[in-house]
Amino acid sequence: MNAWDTINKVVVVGLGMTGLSVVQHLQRVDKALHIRVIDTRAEPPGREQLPDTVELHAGSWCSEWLLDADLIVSNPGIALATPELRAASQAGVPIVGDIELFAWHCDKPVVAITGSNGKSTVTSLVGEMAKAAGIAVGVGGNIGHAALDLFKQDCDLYVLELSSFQLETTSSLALKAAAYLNLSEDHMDRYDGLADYALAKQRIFANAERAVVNQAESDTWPLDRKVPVVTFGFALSQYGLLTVDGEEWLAAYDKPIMPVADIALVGRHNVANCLAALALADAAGISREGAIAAIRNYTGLPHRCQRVADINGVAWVNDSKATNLASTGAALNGLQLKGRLHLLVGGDGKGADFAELAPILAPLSVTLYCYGRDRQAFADLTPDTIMTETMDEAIAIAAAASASGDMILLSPACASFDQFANFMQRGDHFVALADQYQQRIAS
Ligand code: LK4
Repeated sequence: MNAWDTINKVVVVGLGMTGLSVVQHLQRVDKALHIRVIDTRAEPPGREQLPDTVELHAGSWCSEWLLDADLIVSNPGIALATPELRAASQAGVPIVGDIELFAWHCDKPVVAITGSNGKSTVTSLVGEMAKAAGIAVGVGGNIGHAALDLFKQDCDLYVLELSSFQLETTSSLALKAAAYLNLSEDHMDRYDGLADYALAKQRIFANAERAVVNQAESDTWPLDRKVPVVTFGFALSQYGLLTVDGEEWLAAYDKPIMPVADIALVGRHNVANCLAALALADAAGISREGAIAAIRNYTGLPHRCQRVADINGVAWVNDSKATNLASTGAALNGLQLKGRLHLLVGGDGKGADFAELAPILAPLSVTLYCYGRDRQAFADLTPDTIMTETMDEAIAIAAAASASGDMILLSPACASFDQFANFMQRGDHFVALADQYQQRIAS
């Protein structure tokens, strides 16, 4: 049966880019659907693009609308545990997310990627592999385009990045391959501990033909034993490493593919990301030539350890995408620096304990600048710590204190929502501050 046969009234919870993509998709598939939008924010982003025919309730919940709906399409920014959603669910109203709507509509192969870190890199890299192989590919989900917006163009393959929140409201997504890259603590403000968060991510395997998992992290292996598994990793893996004439190579099933030295991305974690991407590319039928070309050319995402300025010998690096502790750890791991590190952290800490940062900082010559709402969570991690309210104040102090050979690194280990719209706006602000500083010292 078509899922739509019994649905007339749909309530979309949360506007913004995702909510708008849902409304537009619903109008494309069925002009007769009665669509309403609820957003608890007084000024929901995207409301100026909402068609006049769609009713909007903004600034609070509207249980009357929720209980009157045949279907609720909820936003990843809203917890299913919210009392109003719970009540609707208990009253029998089905609640899904935009990815479930994508699943209902999609008739082309899909691969998807989840994990605590690296998922945007792997998603983009698989997209580049497909493009290099001449495949019309749509890349989106928790990165760039909302999944439903990908239907606006004809594609022969979809590559989706999926957050744990998106997976919570997804149950029928059929996948050629599902990758679960790694697990580390994040979103402890929304989950009852790490196990609960890990379980949400396991949902990616529900209808997958193949699981691509991290050999070194058993948390990423499917709990459902029926899913065929391929592993990636530095040892004992189907997608792993080989030594050829004293040189390290990426390999699949003990056959060398290309030298590790030819990977354009930097950092050891990115070697693992390339192996995961190769496993997904094979599952999606992407040619090896295309996959290799992409690994040779792909230099990474904006806001991900991106060198954005060099001012009098001081490197300014934007790693705004580091929204959790492990991500900041990856940025600091193997950092080679002549001078001092000026590290900016802080924001919305999501209930994390940052004590693990102390041993990572200990061997470094570092000043820690803590800003934003949860800055106190970074107190006492390293002797040289400076507290400010905003990133602007931290940058002003760091810029004045820095000397040639130093690095000013924004790698906040936190979400940005206390002071910015998202991590991209936070990164853009960092770049703007670097530009301002450069202009000021030049004049
Ligand atoms: N109704 C309604 C309604 C009210 C408020 C809808 C949406 C919001 C706020 O929007 C969001 C809040 C939290 C959207 C989110 C969100 C968290 C979208 C995605 C996430 S996330 O956890 O997947 N990503 C963030 C993180 O990893 O912490 C990204 C953080 C950042 O950009 O700084």
